[in-house]
Amino acid sequence: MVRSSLPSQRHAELNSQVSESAIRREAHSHLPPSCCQANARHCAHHAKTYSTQQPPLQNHEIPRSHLRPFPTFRATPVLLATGASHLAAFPPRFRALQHCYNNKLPPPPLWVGMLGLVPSSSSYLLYRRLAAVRTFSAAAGSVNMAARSALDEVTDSGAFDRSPSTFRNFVSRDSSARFPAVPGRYHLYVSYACPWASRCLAYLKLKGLDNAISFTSVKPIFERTRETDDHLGWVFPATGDEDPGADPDPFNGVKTVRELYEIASTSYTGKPTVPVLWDKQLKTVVNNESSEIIRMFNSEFNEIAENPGLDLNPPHLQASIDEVNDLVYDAINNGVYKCGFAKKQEPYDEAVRNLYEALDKCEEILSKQRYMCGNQLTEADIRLFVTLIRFDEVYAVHFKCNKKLLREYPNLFNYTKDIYQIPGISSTVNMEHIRKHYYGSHPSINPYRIVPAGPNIDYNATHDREKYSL
Ligand SMILES: N[C@@H](CCC(=O)N[C@@H](CS)C(=O)NCC(=O)O)C(=O)O
Repeated sequence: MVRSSLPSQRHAELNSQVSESAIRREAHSHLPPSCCQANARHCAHHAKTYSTQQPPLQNHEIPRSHLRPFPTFRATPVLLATGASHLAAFPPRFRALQHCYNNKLPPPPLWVGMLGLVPSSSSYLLYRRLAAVRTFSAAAGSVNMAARSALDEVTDSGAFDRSPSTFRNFVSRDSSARFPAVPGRYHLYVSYACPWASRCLAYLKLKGLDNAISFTSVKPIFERTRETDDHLGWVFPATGDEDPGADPDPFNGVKTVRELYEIASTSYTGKPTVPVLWDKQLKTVVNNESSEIIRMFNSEFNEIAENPGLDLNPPHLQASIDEVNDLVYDAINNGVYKCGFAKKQEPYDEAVRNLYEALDKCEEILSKQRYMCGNQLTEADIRLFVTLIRFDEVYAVHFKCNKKLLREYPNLFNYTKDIYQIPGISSTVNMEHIRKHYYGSHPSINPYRIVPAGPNIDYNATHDREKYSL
């Protein structure tokens, strides 16, 4: 539904400056990925992506009265032309206009001055037209609109609402597939700070795929990704010495993850996130959804994996893994972000309540068995681990998850040490990057970027988890 209605709504709204080919490109960007046909649950996610990333313009109506109080003079073609040239010359200023438009606010002062020079009804139309042209041009790749970041994903009620990932292709063991599982063809872009990327790294290590699939980590702290707007995001260092662990992009020579997405899709205006599974041959993003990347790593690369016998998603535990994942993703993995990015008390309270209820449940499960789905390590454990390992060092302070520390949960704490000590896993945990990233990348949460001193936990310390496997 979204697929067919969006482009035509835009078409009707926009002025003749927008070319037919740009409209076709935008229409193409709304085509649902092929996995939609295969997975109804993802379909619902995609529908949300397309409707939230590129909302139909009629959702952004502002009351005309917002523009009435301004003084009105006769509009001239020159003024309109000046408005259009400001649009090109001052993108950050224009963003402010578009932000106001999207949030049903009066336009910022510079634009008030300009719009005030035209009659109020023309002002209103001009305001809508400029915002619409800007939105559309960015979607069509002709203007560098600021990319979004997680801090922008907060609803009117103040709750954090993560947008779904957009590249959802699959690598297949079938050699005739578009993305066949062959050694040396794929590259994984990660941040050591990111829990979602770290779970992919954990799989590379556990499955013995790190010789077949290379990887690069970005620098830990977000930086400006473009001079012409104020987006903050992942960047590569100029050399390998800047931030040990982070390296320059070895294949595309780009400075930012944002540029990788723009190579893959000229119409990409979403969040430039990691992980990114990159196809070096087709120069595109195969997939940027870690829950799918780990499933591919588990099952599709076995012919080239050093540890093909390890199945972290065995069929007999599938239902139990999915059940644990449902609990852990919403309340814990994403739950800590909901606590940290909430902008109002109620959504924070709700997120904290759900987080601790889920942690209590996990503690209870782990008081009876070594891992979340029995006495065998599964995907569910890797997914839980990446959040637990960051909990006391970062989330307890930075995201206000301080009702109880991980160290106060004996089973969860020992379980975290147990997984950390599995060969290969500790190399995926770079606490320096983790601490630098969170405390240094969210100015609205920690404006002075001060990194707290503690607690520097030793996850190599002894634990008691073997008792369940005896
Ligand atoms: N659903 C994605 C989420 C990835 C994600 O949100 N990554 C964060 C880092 S932890 C990111 O890259 N954020 C960029 C930003 O907020 O601008 C996945 O699991 O792969």
